[in-house]
Amino acid sequence: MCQLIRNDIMKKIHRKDFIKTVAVSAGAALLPIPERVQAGILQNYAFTLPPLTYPYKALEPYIDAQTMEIHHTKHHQAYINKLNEILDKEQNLKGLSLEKMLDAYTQLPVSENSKTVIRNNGGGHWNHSFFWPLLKTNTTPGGKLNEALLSVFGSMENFKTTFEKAALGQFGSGWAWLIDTGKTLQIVSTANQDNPLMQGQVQGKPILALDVWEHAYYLKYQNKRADYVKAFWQVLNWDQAEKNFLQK
Ligand code: MN3
Repeated sequence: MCQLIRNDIMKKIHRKDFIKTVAVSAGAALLPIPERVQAGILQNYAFTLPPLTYPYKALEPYIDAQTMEIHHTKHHQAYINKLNEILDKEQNLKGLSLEKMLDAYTQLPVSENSKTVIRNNGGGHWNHSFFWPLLKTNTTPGGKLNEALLSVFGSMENFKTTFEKAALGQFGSGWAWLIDTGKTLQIVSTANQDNPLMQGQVQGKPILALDVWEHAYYLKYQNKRADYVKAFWQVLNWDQAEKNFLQK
């Protein structure tokens, strides 16, 4: 990106974000943004599909292999393709990290249509990249996150019930999240591919996420979202959640 265009973008976003963006440009070593996920997120354009670290069948019988394969190779890939397509056209955004684009998408110097494409497909790419490492069978809650959950929610049971309510209460497509607002842990839900990095949402550091789009569960659970949400506790990777929680 040429310096003039970069300066123009910088004028449109506030000082804190300016520092973030410069650091992204200068290289990963200087990056002050938490490395919230393993792959694919802090890349700049062109974005690529992060490989799963487990086979598609690894989450059976709770999430079936076919759902995982379609979800990863078709749905997630489609968000990436559409995000790259719009960035092909919006040359002046190519140097920005995905997190930066999502945080400030309303202020990006592009058309309203491009903002919507970035919101939906950039969000889709970020959310799924964050979600995949959170899935693994046979892990147990422990460590600092467990302590924090007990302190905020009183019991693991109450935390789970509250999270399930958020997942079931999200009308239509969306996500349920556990976030660290900097002051407390909070459960929120977002519509479509919105997420807690975006201005206009309850913002915080994501710790847990659950995809409640029908494409995430329909083959196995059909209209029974509640059964899918219950099954999530069998495939939640508590080790990854702890990592997300401890990440500065
Ligand atoms: Mn999905």
